Amino acid sequence: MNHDLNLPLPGLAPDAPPPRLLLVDDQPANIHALHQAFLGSGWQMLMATQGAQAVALCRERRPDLVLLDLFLADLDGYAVCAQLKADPATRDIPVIFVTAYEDAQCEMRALEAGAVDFIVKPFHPGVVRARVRLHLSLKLQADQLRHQALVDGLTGVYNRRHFDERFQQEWRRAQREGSTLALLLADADHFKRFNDRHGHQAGDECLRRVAQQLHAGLRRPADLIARWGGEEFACILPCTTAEGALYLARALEEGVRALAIAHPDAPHGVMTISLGLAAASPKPGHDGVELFKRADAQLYRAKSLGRARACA
Ligand code: GH3
Ligand code: MG
Ligand code: MG
Ligand code: MG
Repeated sequence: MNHDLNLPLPGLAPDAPPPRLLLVDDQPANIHALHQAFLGSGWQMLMATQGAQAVALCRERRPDLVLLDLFLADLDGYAVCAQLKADPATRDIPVIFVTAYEDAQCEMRALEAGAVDFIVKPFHPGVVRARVRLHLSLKLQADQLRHQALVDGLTGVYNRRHFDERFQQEWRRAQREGSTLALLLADADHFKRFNDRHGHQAGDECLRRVAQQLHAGLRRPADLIARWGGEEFACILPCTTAEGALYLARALEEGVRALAIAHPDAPHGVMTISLGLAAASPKPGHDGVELFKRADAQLYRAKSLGRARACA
């Protein structure tokens, strides 16, 4: 029995789906042998007999790790590995070579191409499993760290750092494509009073709910929300006019109000947000500072007009 497969895998969250491996070899018998080594693991196995097919599967299905033969009918393993490492979408997938060539030159080339390990056939299934578990666990832990670097710990939406990065990307894209980009700033109303009355912990819980409501209220996959600061959130809406953004902003305001989080010290008796927005078709040589100033001025206007509203 493969008792080692029942050991917990460091880095694998309890509610995470089982790891997914891609087995690549031009000989079906070799794929079968690798598959046998993981029998009973509950892990998901993808298979490919050609290099191009392996690259395509990596892009579409994002396996957690690839076991890659060196000599394939079309691309060789080095080329497959190099292609995976050259693409930001697949470069973080660890690649382990599995080959009959016990040769230092081959091994060096494989590592230079970006492989994390090199296993010689015929292999011992227990050794393959141990090496796969090691690299898988390192990869999962790296994934977690990458995720934590992007996300705000309290609310689960993106953090300011990631927002700034994405804003620059979207701004440049809008410049290239001549499209319109909208920016939306949202701020919880009388949040200090909420904390004062209900306590900081209830304040935190309220922020979490508001953030999740805003996140759920976005309409398009390209829309992005982040926690901008304390009780403030910012959204990037690519390819969106001021009119479209105002429509969305009003829906977001209604969504938060409908949560009906009791807030006796606010005008409506429930937690509300104020929003300010602006849109621009960025010209070459211009940065986004002006857009932020305009959105912020509109937020200020929403506050002074009585809060719980969106202004453009
Ligand atoms: P306004 O309607 O004008 O925006 O009033 P406000 O009270 O929301 O604005 P103000 O800027 O005076 O206060 C913001 C408050 O948000 C104060 C701060 O303690 C609270 N806050 C900021 N971050 C957090 C957080 O992470 N958790 C909790 N519980 N409170 C926070
Ligand atoms: Mg082969
Ligand atoms: Mg504020
Ligand atoms: Mg506020």
